[in-house]
Amino acid sequence: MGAVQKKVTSGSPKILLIGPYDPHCGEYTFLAPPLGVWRLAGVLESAGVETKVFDPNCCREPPQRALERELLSGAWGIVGVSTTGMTLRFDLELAHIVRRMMPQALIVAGGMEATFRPELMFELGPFDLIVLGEGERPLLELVARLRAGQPVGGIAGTAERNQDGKILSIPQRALNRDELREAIYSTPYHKMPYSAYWERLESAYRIGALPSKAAREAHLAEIRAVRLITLNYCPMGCTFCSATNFLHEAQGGSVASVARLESDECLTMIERIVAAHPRARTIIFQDDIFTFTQDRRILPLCEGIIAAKQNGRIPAHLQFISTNRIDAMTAPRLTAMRRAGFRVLGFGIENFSKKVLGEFNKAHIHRHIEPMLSAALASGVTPFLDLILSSPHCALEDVAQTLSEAYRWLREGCEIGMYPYVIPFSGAALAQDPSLLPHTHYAHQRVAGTEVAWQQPVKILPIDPGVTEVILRMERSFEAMLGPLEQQGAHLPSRLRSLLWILSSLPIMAERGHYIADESEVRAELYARLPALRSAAAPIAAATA
Ligand code: B12
Ligand code: SF4
Repeated sequence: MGAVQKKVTSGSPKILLIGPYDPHCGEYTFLAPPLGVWRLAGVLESAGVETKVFDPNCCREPPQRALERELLSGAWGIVGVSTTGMTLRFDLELAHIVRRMMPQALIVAGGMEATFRPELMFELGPFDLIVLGEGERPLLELVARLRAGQPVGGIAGTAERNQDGKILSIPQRALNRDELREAIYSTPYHKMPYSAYWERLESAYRIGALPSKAAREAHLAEIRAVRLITLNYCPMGCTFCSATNFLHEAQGGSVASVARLESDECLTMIERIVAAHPRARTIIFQDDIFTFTQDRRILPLCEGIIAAKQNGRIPAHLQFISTNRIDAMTAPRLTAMRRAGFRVLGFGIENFSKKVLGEFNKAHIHRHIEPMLSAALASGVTPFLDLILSSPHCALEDVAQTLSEAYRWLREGCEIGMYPYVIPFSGAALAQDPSLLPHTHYAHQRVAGTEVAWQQPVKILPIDPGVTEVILRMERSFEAMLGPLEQQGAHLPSRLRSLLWILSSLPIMAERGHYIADESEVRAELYARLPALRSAAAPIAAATA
């Protein structure tokens, strides 16, 4: 008998689901309700299972105390803990609290990190069972077994540890289109506390301090956003990313099929979201990629949105944000999206060097970058670019090219999120490449309130030691500048952070013979975007002098 079976008592269990816990809520932020556990809660509730979501990022008191209170308030049979790589040490802290308070509960881990690292979860956490991939089916099966008084071992989509310590993983297939649609439709948007998040964001961004009504309106549209996912996974297989491998991993290695909502189903969800949150100004389609090259959904969806706005089914002012493949953009698609209200289009550009893009398995986007960014800007859409400044095999010239191009596009009107190096996320190809192990840096992580500690991979640095030195110096300089700003209590959006990255790079790149931009001009750009924080200019100047 597996260890998991000892805990179980039969009956209809109440389930508590805990979202990923990010106490910093800074850039690496979950400043939105955790979609994964909310979707699970909706599916479980639809099946008649009493389920509650505990969101550690949205508590009035310290989340540890709030969790203890929640645990005492109900006879929870199953407690589920969501995990991501970035939040793991905090997720584990909460899991250990659950175990201390409820020795008999069945504690289940799920989410990205649990799927890719079940053995690590058993090593570091007090878990009875790990769910691999999408949690809907395994949780429903777990409940069905408990209700029927049957043993809970051997459920498809779980990993369990036998008494001899061996881990047994049982694959499950990904949700098909109908199952995915039902799961998305079950998401209880009316219960998700978006307003509480908006209020926190409004004060973090200090909306009242913005100088013009237009600026306040723009920020409100950005903040009063609700997230919707219409896709099950991304097939693109970029080497730094784990998204493509997530469902493959849960299937035991086989390729999952892409499933997503049709255009009319997207509209149904938009209507439901607006009904649940009438103050929402923007819907963020959080799909990894929203438009594919062979996309047949985007044009009918845009037409549907325009018609729904005209006949009053959805508000005329509703805006949209989505993340797209830049090589899937065409002039007619851009025009249609703009007319429908897409205000910001995210593009995973990652790097402006073709060589680095090749290393990231996305060289094919290179030739589309310049024309599509220009076309998007000309059509009145703001492109949001995600960039990774370095790659394992990059040269200093590649870093310089990406910095200068980033600065150029920022000034043209693009928004940019910038990261200095590849983060070795579990499940990403680069994180599994043994030749990169010598260039991988680890952080010593501790789980608060326990003796649990481990070395977590946090950076894959360039193989060229000169480039690594530059990147690490830039990182130190960036952090020195960011500190004073954050101490003033304001949340710094990506556009400001990317300007800080550029500013921090200037003297370091200049020492190596690379001119990126004029320093006083970059400072002027930065201060122009910091109206509410002018007093922070002095500390920045001091930190970068
Ligand atoms: C939306 C999103 C965000 C939003 C989060 C909003 C929110 N609160 O929901 C924002 C923009 C804030 C965000 C921020 C970041 N994100 Co993000 N994000 C995503 C994205 C695109 C979708 C997540 C999502 O909602 N999926 C849909 C839901 C339904 O799926 P799900 O959460 O995986 O949940 C399902 C299963 O995992 C499982 N499950 C989940 N939890 C549990 C718990 C239990 C008990 C069980 C049984 C099952 C289970 O069941 C769920 C339903 O099927 C994913 C990519 C992706 N494809 O998932 C990246 C992703 C999660 N993000 C990632 C990263 C790197 C980040 C950032 C670090 C980016 C950055 N540099 O700032 C930050 C980090 C935040 C943090 N503190 O950790 C990585 C994580 C990699 C990793 N292995 O940890 C991902 C996977 C993208 C990638 N591959 O690079 N992100
Ligand atoms: S980076 Fe984006 S496009 Fe590439 S695999 Fe990940 S989710 Fe897909």
